[in-house]
Amino acid sequence: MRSLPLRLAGTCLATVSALLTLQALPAVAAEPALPVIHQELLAPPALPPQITRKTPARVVVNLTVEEIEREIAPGTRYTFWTFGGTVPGKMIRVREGDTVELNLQNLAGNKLPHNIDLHAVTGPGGGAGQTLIAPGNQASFTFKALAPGLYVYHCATAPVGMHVANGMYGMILVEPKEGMSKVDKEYYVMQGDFYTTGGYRAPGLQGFDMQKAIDERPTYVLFNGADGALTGQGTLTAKAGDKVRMFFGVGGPNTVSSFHIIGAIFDKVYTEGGKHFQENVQTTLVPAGGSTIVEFVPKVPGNLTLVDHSLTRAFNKGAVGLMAVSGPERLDLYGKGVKTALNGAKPPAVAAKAPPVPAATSAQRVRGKSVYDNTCAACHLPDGKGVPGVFPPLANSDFFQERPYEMAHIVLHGRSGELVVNGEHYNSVMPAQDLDDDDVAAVINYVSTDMNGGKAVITPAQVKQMRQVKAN
Ligand code: HEC
Ligand SMILES: [Cu+2]
Repeated sequence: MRSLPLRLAGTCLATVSALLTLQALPAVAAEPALPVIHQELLAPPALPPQITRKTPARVVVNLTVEEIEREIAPGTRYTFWTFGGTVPGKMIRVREGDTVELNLQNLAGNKLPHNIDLHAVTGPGGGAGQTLIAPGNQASFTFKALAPGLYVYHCATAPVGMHVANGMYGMILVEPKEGMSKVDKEYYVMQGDFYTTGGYRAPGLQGFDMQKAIDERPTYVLFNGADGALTGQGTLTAKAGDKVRMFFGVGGPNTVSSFHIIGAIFDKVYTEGGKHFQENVQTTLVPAGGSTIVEFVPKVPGNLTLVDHSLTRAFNKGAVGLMAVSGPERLDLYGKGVKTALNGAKPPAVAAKAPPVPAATSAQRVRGKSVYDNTCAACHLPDGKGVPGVFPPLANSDFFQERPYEMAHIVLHGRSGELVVNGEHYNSVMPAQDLDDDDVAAVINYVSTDMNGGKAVITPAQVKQMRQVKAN
């Protein structure tokens, strides 16, 4: 205990003494009458399945605190402090009346003391005192889940704002005794604000910026702990007609969320994660350290977009996620629309006014070729000639040559519908490609120079700008 890191100096005396006396505390007596269930923890956006049992149990939850370095954005690394190795921490699911045995381990390789405060606990500190432990220790306590609801848990070790800002939060669901209605899909999403020494998407390993946190000027506002956690490979899925339930929380430490899904209306919102629901809601406000349960049924195929409707967070700080909905078109619910030029108006110039772009370096060309070979060749074929009627050609494509600069939109956001390339008709779907700004610029420039005899047409900075206007 003597060798605790200096950073603990900021911790108040009471917590230090709690630390020192912890080992002297008597073990909590087990309730022999209750069947013991070991909670199986899953990585978000997954969560434990709905509870079917009708009687109380003793639920054993083993959570491990792990300090880990990983990507916060493509090419940007950050040291996260986590419950269970993920941000948010793995979701716990119990039933009203259960006794929860919470075992917390602070791995020996970690640098700092940590603990856990669960908002589902009735009692001072929510477990913080019982679980404050230095690296290489474990702690255990029990509590009774008295009130059904969706509750945030978080680390409460000083400086608390910093522990939370580094990712130390998750949620515990206490299902009501009578259970929850059956749904087809459940997802677990939490928003959090992050404060890095460099700016948004500045590359390399970034440190934590305490002053930005104090000033509440987040560099990132993220869903599930990474820029792009719920897009690309991480896109949520549902079938049209599925009943979807989403457990949404805000870890903070500072921002609250104007939670909204573009293209959906929430049939039910269990406001603040409590007992009662509101119906037909567009946007619901979720406080830091608070939650909501939303239920809706997507009906029209396509991408729904999760955002914090405090919108610069969505488009400039990362708070965007996708849910891909599959199913037949529903033109009765949502028409395709018609666009025509006003009488006498000239059609808009096709080529967007792209500023001049420097010629690609040989490193960029090599990168462009490798992205092409690894990602695009599967459909457009290695030589770019495509498959008539199925995959349009990229080599000598009149469509590409008319507005090469705009092709990055297709790579970033995908494309579907009618398309004519070199006189041949296509009507298919190209999925959005999960590539970073440099890769998108490199591959578009490669297609331009090596397959269409053109020049370099786009820079990574321009790709970045295009990425941010995607939800139009
Ligand atoms: C899974 C298959 C698939 C992959 C992978 C794919 N595409 Fe496509 N792409 C398509 C389809 C299908 C279309 C036509 C979409 C439509 O009908 O609207 C298309 C259309 C295009 C177009 C516009 C039409 C043309 O021929 O000029 C461009 C540009 C394009 N893709 C670029 C790329 C690039 C660059 C990559 C790699 C980063 C890529 N695509 C990866 C399937 C794919
Ligand atoms: Cu902590």
